[in-house]
Amino acid sequence: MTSFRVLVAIVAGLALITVPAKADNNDVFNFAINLECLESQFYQYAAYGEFRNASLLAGGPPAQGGKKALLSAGVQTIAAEFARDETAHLAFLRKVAGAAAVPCPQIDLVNSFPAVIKAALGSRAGNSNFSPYDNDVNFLLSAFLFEDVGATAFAGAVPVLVGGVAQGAAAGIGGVEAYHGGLLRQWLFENGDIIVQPFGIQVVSFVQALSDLRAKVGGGKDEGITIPAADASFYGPDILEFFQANIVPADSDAKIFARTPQEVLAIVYGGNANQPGGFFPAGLNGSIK
Ligand SMILES: *[C@@H]1O[C@H](CO)[C@@H](O)[C@H](O)[C@H]1NC(C)=O
Ligand SMILES: CC(=O)N[C@H]1CO[C@H](CO)[C@@H](O)[C@@H]1O
Repeated sequence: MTSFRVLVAIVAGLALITVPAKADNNDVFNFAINLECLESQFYQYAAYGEFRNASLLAGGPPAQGGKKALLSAGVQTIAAEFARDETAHLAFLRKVAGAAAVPCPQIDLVNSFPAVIKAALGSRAGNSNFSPYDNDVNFLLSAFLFEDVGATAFAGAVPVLVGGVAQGAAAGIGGVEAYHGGLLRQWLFENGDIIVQPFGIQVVSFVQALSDLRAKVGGGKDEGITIPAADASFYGPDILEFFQANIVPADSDAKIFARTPQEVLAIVYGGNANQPGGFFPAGLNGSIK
């Protein structure tokens, strides 16, 4: 009997760690709050140079290293709109989680990006630094890192949540993340032949490297912005003649990929779901982390 009980306890414990179906709605909302703390602050800093909704940190520390990005007028409107959407998501999730809502965790908006870029590019990164705040391309590549992850995270949350209202809310938020991701992917495809400096790598290849990294640590479930037909580095300015667009990342039923919390964590922690780092140097707040 004892060993049976121990076994049950072990299995139950494992289930808590690996099977998100055991999480209750507020656990899931809190997981999402952490992601929205990241996105809301990143876009507000990029658009305005400050985070204008300090109360939404709920006592958590302001993100480190965010600043106004040098953006063209067109991309500035994208940054402002994404900031508005992600801030509304954060406010909404705080409302539905109510008293159970966690404060924003410590977030790194400066060292995280170059670390991820180095992990994605490997030796191609050289000793170059990367800042999302330098120009349109760097900002949009950085936003690309987040939006597909958000979309897949909310798709993963829907079946875990209990009740149609909660599921509808998660689907609604995930839909907006997917709109953002689609916009970014289209822009990056159209500008696929721009060389990302100082790396000397075309946007289309840069995006592929980021997608490959997310796939490697995040359970597959990722695609770049082209249907690869050739070596992107080879074609120079005529690259778009050699590639077909793959704006929509989706499975073989053309359904959005759904990531588990562990797969999402591995991406935002910078490689390992069990080791805080990357954008969340002290880990997430809440019970899913
Ligand atoms: C965020 O702050 C701005 C500027 O103060 C304000 O207009 C907006 O209503 C706030 N949004 C939320 C969701 O609190
Ligand atoms: C309530 C709670 O869990 N707060 C923690 C959130 O995360 C930061 C670090 O990122 C901790 O300092 C807080 O204690």
